[in-house]
Amino acid sequence: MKPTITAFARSPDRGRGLARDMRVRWALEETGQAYDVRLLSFAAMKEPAHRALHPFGQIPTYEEGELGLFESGAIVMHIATHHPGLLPADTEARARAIAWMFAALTTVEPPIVERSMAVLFERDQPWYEARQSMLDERVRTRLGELSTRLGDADWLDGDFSAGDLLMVTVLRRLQGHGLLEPIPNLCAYVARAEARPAYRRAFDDQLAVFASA
Ligand code: GTB
Repeated sequence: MKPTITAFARSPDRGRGLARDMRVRWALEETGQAYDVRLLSFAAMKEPAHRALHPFGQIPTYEEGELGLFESGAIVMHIATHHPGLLPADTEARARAIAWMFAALTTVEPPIVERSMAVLFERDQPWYEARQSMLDERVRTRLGELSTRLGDADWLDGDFSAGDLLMVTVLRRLQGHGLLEPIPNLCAYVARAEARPAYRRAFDDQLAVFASA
């Protein structure tokens, strides 16, 4: 059955593919799954009908028959476990790819999101500069560690996996902020992922939504 996902009707990222439906679209494209998209306004996301699917009134969600899912990581995991292409068949390699999925969402993404929130909402505070340099340093530390582990490999552990997919969507949020740019192997890693045909299709589809809004 063709799944339906939800996405912003008007994404605040202005079509840059930074909202979390992008990772779900990309996973569906990597695994060759056709899907439908239901676009939601901010108001509709807070209505009971959507909250029945997503308790926090957010996007993305995923519906497939009787199954309703929220949380982009859980959705990508569901896609990756039910369709070949995003997780290795070997059980140990698969466990390591899953570890990278968790690393992306629980170790690398939080300091990046916290920093983005400060940039957006705390600029007027008298303590902003001091807090910002602390948040920048936390992000730099994680990026340095990730860069060291990646080295000159193409992907984090063998072939491209759902771990890379999530990690790249997390890192893309830093593009243009001066923290990723000084780290050549991470820039090349993101560019390598962005060049994948499945990524391009997902990106173009979400951009088309923004362009037609
Ligand atoms: N942990 C959840 C998941 O991974 O699915 C987080 C979901 C989430 O944060 N959804 C956001 C949302 O629905 C959209 S992606 N927000 C509306 C609300 O909470 O009312 C986060 C996002 C939004 C905008 C940008 N941007 O403009 O660059 C980037 C990321």
